[in-house]
Amino acid sequence: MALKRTLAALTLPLLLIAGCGGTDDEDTGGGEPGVPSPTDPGAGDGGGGEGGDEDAGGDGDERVIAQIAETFEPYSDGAAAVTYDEEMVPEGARVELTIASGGDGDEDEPGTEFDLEVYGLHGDHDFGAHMHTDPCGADPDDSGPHYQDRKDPEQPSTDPRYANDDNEVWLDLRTDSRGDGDSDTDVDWTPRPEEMRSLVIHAEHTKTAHGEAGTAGDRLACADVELK
Ligand SMILES: [Cu+2]
Repeated sequence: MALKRTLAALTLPLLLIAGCGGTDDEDTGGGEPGVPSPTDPGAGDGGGGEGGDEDAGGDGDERVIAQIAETFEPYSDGAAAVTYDEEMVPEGARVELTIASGGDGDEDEPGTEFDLEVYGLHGDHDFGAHMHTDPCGADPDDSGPHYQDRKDPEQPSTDPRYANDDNEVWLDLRTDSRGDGDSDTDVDWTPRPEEMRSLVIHAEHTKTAHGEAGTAGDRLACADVELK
């Protein structure tokens, strides 16, 4: 886009000059297109740099409350990231998750931001991913139900009034051909640390219809999360 605009900007004055034989009037025409091209790349650079700052602490209140960078392995006592399906989540695949509080800068509702990156999963696949209530265990179901801000009195919760991406943390992603992918989401509440204990990766994207909301197929892998 920027390149096309720059080319157009460069071409236009040339045409004007060629057409009009180069009178002094072209100075305005020549000056104008000259302005956007230096400005565009400059604005791009500045935006990139400041975007980083905004994420890191635009309001000064953002606080990282959990950060993991783990390698998946078959379950064992003390494994921090467990795979239950080595075809979809091979041993050696990696997961990185950062949870930051106060991300949206609203003082009344500080909010929480979740940032997920995975590497080396099955390629070109739609995975579901959520925050769950219990630590990972030998059994995929050990990680318990989804963390909910307002808890559905009926568990497991498949009621879209509770099982939705405002009340739960959904981090669905699609991997590229190498099996890498990322996802982020934010919610306008702060998690109760002792009740948000794991990230679970599922076999499918998360469903939203009544009676199946929040479900996303088998639990393929799990990573322990400890909130500060
Ligand atoms: Cu889940």
